[in-house]
Parts: sequence; structure tokens; C-alpha cells
Amino acid sequence: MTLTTQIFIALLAGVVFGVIANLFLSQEVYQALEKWILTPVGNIFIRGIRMMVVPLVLISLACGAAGIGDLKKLGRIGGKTLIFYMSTTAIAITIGLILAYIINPGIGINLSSEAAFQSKTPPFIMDVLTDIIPTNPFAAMTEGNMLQIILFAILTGIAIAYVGEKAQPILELANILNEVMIKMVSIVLVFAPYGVFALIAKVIASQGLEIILPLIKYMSTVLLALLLHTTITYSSALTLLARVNPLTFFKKFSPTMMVAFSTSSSNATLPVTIETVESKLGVSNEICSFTLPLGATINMDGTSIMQGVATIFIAQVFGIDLSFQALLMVILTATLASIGTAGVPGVGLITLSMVLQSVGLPVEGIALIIGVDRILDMTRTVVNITGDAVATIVIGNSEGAFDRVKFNS
Ligand code: DAS
Repeated sequence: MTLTTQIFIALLAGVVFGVIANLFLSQEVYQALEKWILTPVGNIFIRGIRMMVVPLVLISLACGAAGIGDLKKLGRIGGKTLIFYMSTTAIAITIGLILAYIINPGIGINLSSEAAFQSKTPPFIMDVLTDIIPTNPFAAMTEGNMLQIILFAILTGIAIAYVGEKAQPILELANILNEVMIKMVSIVLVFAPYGVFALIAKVIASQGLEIILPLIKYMSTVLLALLLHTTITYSSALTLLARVNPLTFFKKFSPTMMVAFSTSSSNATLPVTIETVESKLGVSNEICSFTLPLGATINMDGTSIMQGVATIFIAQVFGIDLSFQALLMVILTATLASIGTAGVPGVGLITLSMVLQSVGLPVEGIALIIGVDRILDMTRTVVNITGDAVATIVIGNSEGAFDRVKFNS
């Protein structure tokens, strides 16, 4: 049985158990169950996710940035690719945030009493920008100061690339460590069904079925934002920047989208993405072999949409109003987090804890959405790889490395 199936079953079992506990269990019996089973199991899983944040973001960002470091070799192409990826990611988060404020998925339940959140005045934006530079990178890692870790990792990666051949052993070590980190994520995710069961059962038991509607609204907001970004942003880019028919693109790319949906992994889909964009959509191998592997690592528009919506949902559930400055911080952190999100299942949830921390939101809020995250992971991974393919066509066209006849055949 696949992990996805296990998580679905755990989700349903958790809902059923939560309803039974809410309606039929005595307070004493339920409190004992919560104290000895649900809370510890849920905390173990959440702590396992949080354990991964610093090493995963540090290493995968350094590797991703080292790939960006190829800019020196690819100059113009690399610069265009980076600007396109970061721009569409920022647009994606903005769509997610706007939709979240229109739909307000988190309004209707109030867990503010359970949050250890102490509202604090948001720091002055210029202090935030200067504080991103760590005076001690190792202290930043032990304190979990994610913006400082992100900056240090990106600079390290780019420095590795610019040192060139001599730094190759360090890059190889970083890539190996990245694989180790990704394996550790899959080990932590083995515990996901138990964690999902405990967390969703506890939420349903304490909040009753009223929590279901906000969760459905949360999922709908993410799915609608993913759909809008794919149909509006990507179709506009294909039409205006590459002057091709988006319908032809989606028709030819849909099998690859199905692979991404079923694997929940940009990395696992990458070989199919490259083959499709090259042989069916007509972009040269020289462009595909740079933009697509880089995109699978640093371009996660779907993930950033989830992170934008989840941040608003969790803030609303805990009764916290985010300032405009805090929203800018969410856009900055989620854009940077997307560089550090490896293209494997569930990583977007791990880097979400970093986005929440950056605006001082309780990371416990992840417990509310973790049960439904797998479904969203499948859909956001489709958007992640679609964004990579659209960028490749736009860049290929601008470089005269795009066979329009093949695209339209
Ligand atoms: N599943 C990841 C991917 O492969 C994205 C995520 O976890 O958000 O793109």
C-alpha cells in the first residue's frame, strides 16, 4: 500500500475517531487518550518535520544556489531563467494571499486560546532586511533563524559555483548530503499516517465537525489559486512571451502533469518533463537540460501558493491579524523557501514551518492542515513542473532554440 493511500486511510480513520470521541467518549476517557496517545504521537510527527527544516533548507538551498551559479557559464540564459522563476513564484504567492483574504478559510473557528502566540509589533522593514545578514551563521542555525540561514546557504552555493573546479568536492558532498536529507524526509514521512491520524483525531475531537468546513474552504482556496495561476499566469506567458497557443501546450503536457500528480514529486517527474518539453514541445536540449533540472529544485509556484494560503488560514484560526509588512515577509520567505524545497513529496509542508516562523505564527498550526496536505501536494506538484515547462518554452523562444513547427505538429 502506497504512503498516499496510508495517509488517506489515516485521515478518514482520524475523522471517524474524532467524531466518536467528540460525541460519545467521556471527558476523562478522552483526556487520558489525548494525554497518552494523541498528543505525543502528533508532537512526535510535528517535531520530526521541524527537525528537518534547518538541515534540509541549508543543504538543498546551497545545492540549488550552486546550480544557479552556472549563470557564469550560461549568463544571459541563466539570468532570464532566474528572473522568470522568481517572478512567477512571487505572482503565485500573491494570488494565493489575495484569494485567501477573499475566501477567509480560517474564519469561523477560533483557537486563539490554544496558541502560545504573543502578538508583537512587526519589526521595521529595513531592520528586517539588514537582520537577514547573519553575524554568526552557526548561531543562526542553532537558533533556527531561517532568513539568515537562507541567505547564508544561497551565498555559499553561489560561491561554490564561482570557485569552480576546486570546489567540486564540496559541491559533490553537498549533493550527497542533499540526497541524505531527502532520504531522512522519506523516513520521517513513514510516520505520517500515525501523525495524521493523531492530529486530525485530536482536532476533530476538540473542535467537532465544525473544523471540517474551514478545512474544505482551505483546500478549495489552494486548489482555486493553483487553477488560476496555471490558467492565467502560464497561459498569458505562453501567449504573450512565446506567442504559442496554450491549449496546444496543455494538451501535449497533460500526460506529464498526470505523472506529477501521481508521484507528488518534481524530481521523479523530471525525466518525463524533459522528454516532453524537448521532443513534443520543441525546445532544444541545451535549454531543457539547464532550465528543467534547475526548475525542479528552485521553482515551486504550486508550493508557494499552498504556503501563502496556509499562512493566512493559520493566522485566521488563531485570531492573528497579519500586517502588510508581515505579508511582504511571507512573499519573500516563501519565494526563498521555494528555492530550498527539494522536489520530493511533503517537503512543502516542511518549509511551511519556516514561513510561519518568519512572521511569528504558531508552527502548531501545521497540525490543522497536515491531514489534507497529501491531496494538495499532488496538485501543487503538477503546478510546480508546469511552471518549469512554461519557463523553458519562453526562454527557448527568446533564445531562438524553440521549434515552433514541432510544437504545433
Ligand atoms: N512535492 C513537492 C514537489 O515535488 C512539492 C511540495 O512538497 O510542496 O514539487
